[in-house]
Amino acid sequence: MHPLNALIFDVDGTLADTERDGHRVAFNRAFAEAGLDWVWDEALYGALLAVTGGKERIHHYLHHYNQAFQQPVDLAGFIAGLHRAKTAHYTQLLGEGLIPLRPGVQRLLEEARAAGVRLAVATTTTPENVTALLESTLGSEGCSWFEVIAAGDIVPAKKPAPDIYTWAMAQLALPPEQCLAIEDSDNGVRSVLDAGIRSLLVTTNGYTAEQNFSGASLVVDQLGEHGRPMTLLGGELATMMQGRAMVDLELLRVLHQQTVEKS
Ligand code: XBP
Ligand code: MG
Repeated sequence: MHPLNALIFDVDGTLADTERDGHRVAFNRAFAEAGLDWVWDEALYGALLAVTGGKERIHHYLHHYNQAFQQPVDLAGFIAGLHRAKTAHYTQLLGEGLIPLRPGVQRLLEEARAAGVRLAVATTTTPENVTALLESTLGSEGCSWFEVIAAGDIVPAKKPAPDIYTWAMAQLALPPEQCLAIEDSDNGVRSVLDAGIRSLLVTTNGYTAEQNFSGASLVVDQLGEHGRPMTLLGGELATMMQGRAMVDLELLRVLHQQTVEKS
């Protein structure tokens, strides 16, 4: 019997819908500011999301979508500069309070805190972005809700590599059997599973709904809120969860017990 001791949350697409109206807009502002005529529209950005990490995404864009661009000698330095500008635009956007947490996220965080279940973040995005999101949505103490914030370049290999989850669990000093992860993308699912975590909830969004989530314990459209029930979309335990309207701690404990027992 393995207790559920920690919830590890992905950030972009999971805690908040940050990609289309946040990161994408910030990239475009940074490009315009640098005098570049690059525009990442919603469809192109959806394709670019296949690559995690903003610097890696710009690199991928140049190699696959904009080969005509005359690359500077110090390409890595050029991309790093663009990305710093993008982070400044992104954190400013969040500071304006335009991007809320997804439905049910604050409810579940509060429930976990009250029950003494430890909280952590495992994300590809830059640490400043996590701070800006948590402070703009949960208040100035938002970061302190999370015991571990594993973010960005703290590990060299980003999702779908397992490294960021492995790092977060090492900081928590917990084995994978005592953790449950919440993700929104196929890259995230691969990262979680390869880190040895079997308890895995996926909340989909517009960019990820059609992706492959095999191996997930449960797939839902969102966590559910009073007056806004979730829709069950799949996962190994979907049948068992029928009739439920929200992901709460009790559901996660059932999910964890069933998943860990089976593996
Ligand atoms: C999502 C990502 C990130 C953001 C951009 O990560 O792929 O790259 O789009 O963030 P996750 P940066 O879902 O794991 O949170 O530009 O700061 O890299
Ligand atoms: Mg994500």
